[in-house]
Amino acid sequence: MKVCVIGLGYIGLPTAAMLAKNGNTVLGVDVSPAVLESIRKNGAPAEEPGLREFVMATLDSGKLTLSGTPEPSDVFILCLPTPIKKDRTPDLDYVESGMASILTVLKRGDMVILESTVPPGTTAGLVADMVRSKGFDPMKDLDLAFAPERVIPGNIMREIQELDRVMGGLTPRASERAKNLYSCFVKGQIHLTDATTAEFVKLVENSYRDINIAFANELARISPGLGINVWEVIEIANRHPRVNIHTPGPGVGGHCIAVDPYFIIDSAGPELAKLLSAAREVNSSMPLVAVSRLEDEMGTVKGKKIALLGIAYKGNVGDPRESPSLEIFRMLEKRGAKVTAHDPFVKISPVPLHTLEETLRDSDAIIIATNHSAFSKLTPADAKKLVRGKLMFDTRNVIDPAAWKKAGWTVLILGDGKSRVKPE
Ligand code: SAJ
Repeated sequence: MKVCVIGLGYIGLPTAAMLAKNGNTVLGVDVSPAVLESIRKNGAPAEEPGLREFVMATLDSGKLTLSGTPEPSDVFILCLPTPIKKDRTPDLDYVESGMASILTVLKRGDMVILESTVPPGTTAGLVADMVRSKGFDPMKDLDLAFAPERVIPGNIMREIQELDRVMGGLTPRASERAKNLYSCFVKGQIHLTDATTAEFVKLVENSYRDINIAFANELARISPGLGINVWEVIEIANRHPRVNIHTPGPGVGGHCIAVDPYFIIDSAGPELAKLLSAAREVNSSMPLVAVSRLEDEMGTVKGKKIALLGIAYKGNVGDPRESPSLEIFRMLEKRGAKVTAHDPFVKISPVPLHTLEETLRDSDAIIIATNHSAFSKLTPADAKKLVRGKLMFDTRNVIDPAAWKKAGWTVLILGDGKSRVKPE
């Protein structure tokens, strides 16, 4: 097959490379010359284990080539971002312009697959309407399907091959054709359904996680008042075979879980999507919960130097998008604190980053906001010579509180009513 993948972000690029490695001739298209340049030079614009080497090898084989514009192909796959607007309604502009770019080269018999997360009805609505505007019958002249990605940043190269997939065509023929294409590298099962169901399934998966995390965060807000430790509560409750409560933290970041529930809320309306709206509210409140806890402890953060560890939205990735750490950073600054931040993974950051040493030096308090494994290895001895105040606030429960307490630190753990261990 000749395949054209539109959008070479964290899904489009590995998908293009997988298809190229497994028997197809692939043209990877991105409108950003900077993205194309960095793929040509380094194999990928962002860190993802195993991706660079894999992309470089497929580029060297000649099976994957890159361009700024689409060319006539048998299949077009759209992997474009679908953010939310300021009013929290879906922004489909990238999908629309990606579709517009392929309409110029689309011909009868081609297949168009949308991978981007979209509101239910987008493939049957917007996508079908756009091909209709070019004189094609979306049910007869072309095969249109929705095939959402499901991979987790940090483990993309394994999950892209191993996870089950859901795919929904506008016709059974389109579904089957999409399945045949992806079967060349997907080892998991491919479940076929209609396009709108597949679109909804994708949103439901991320919304399930958002609601579950909100439950954990709500428990984290309740537990300290009861003098108990939420982490202990969840650990023991999860021993029940039918309980699986997720992990509390300073909030939900990234461009998926913190965004996708709004697509359902927008489609269904707040009256029907009550639980989803409440979960968003709880998770969005967590940066403030964390900042308030620190303020309570310190009296005021005004004029204090706060060392913020972790800018990425989650552990061991370098992506700061929608990260709760950024909100914590801004809230602390707004309250007059001098915040210095460190993140060993983030290369491009919206806030200034410093070395660990610079960040800790003369700080009055440390706040751990991201669960990078490196932070769990941090010891009181590493920090001792640098800091001014011995206050450690761990919002991710990654440190060993006993070790820090023993070294004379006041330790706070988010959601832990037992953790305010005073120095011995
Ligand atoms: N988080 C918690 N507690 C948890 C789990 C996560 O606070 O128990 C926080 C993280 O720290 C992070 C945010 O939630 O800030 C989201 O992280 P994540 O690891 O849950 O998810 P993402 O956004 O990296 O990837 C998700 C995945 N979806 C599901 O697991 C259902 C991934 O499989 C999707 O492909 C991806 O969204 C996507 O692109 O939609």
